[in-house]
Amino acid sequence: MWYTRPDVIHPAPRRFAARLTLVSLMVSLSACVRRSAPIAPTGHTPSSVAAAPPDLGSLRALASTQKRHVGVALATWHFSEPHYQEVAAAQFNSLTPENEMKWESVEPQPGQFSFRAGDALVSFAEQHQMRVRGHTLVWHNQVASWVKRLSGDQLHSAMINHVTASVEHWKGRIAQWDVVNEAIGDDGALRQNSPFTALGPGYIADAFRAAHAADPSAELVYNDYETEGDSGAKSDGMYRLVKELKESGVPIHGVGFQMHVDPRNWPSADSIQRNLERFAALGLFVELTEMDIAVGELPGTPEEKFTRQKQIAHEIVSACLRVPACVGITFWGLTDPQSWLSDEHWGRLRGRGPHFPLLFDANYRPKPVFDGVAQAFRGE
Ligand code: 9MR
Repeated sequence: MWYTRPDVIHPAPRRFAARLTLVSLMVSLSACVRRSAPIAPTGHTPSSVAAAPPDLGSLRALASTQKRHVGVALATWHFSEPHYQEVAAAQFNSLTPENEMKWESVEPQPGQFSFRAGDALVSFAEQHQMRVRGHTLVWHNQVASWVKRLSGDQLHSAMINHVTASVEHWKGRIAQWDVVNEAIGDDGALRQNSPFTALGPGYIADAFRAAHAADPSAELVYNDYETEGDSGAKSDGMYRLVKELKESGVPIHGVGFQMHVDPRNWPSADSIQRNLERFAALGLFVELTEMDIAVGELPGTPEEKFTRQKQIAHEIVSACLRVPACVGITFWGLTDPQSWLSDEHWGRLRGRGPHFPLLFDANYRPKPVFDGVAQAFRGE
């Protein structure tokens, strides 16, 4: 296991101090859960998000005062870990299943659906008044292997069946779906390594129409990565795609910007803000859907890396909050060791690790980056 040494960058406090911090965190977190008002589950404009009473102790309360969602990607295999559920429910008012609603999980064999793991996350969200972002219906990764053997009409109808069955199953319980994920390549055209690209660009419109027919009240999103800046082939390609969809009356309501930040090469907060604004001007809402900030390649001491991580988060969350149509920010995991970037295979994408990319450390203690996000929500 690659993630073995949290103490390298974040020295472990004495056990008693750690327990005390955790206990006080739990107390304030459970108070927040009790006090937080539910956020309205659906609606296509930020104004549909109801305000919660201000409570400076949790991100979800802070986000509610700004009429935004603050979310976390959760995985059922962590549910038995102490503190996982309490911290997630106390801090976040939105939940994205990290893997449980992907094609290989939901429809591993043609027409044989398996909704159990996704159901568990939806029930957890409902218990804690969290909105659910369904992730994801049509994606070239984590697609069941039988799908890769299809082409033409068979592939198209398998896609429509999959979208329809998934959205119908969770109708009224999933506020927002990532209908199509990562369809665009680095050159701005449809990506070459997706089996769906051979169907032609119409497959994207068809997937959105099928999702809308299955649940007309769900918000439907196109979601992609490294499209955060306001220029570049991929961002421009995504802009052309969603503009065309919107102008031709396809039921698309929002655009998701994943925001897996690689600090070695990342657009400025100004560029991100301008980009969110140009997509919003198309009449769509925008969200940051999978945020994390890898610090492995940042220069300096562990403290300096964490300070820079906090600044980056503060700048990006503030940029989102300056755009009225930017309705939410989701972090892609709860604690550092649970991040996809703590897996050696994926972590290499961001250079030398460990990357410590999330808001909480291995002991569920909030890191400086947590304060950066909270300060942004407080308008500081
Ligand atoms: O976090 C997910 C990880 O557990 C999976 O192994 C990985 C496999 O593709 O997918 C990760 O989540 C991805 C998300 O679904 C789409 N955007 C990129 C995310 C990170 O790879």
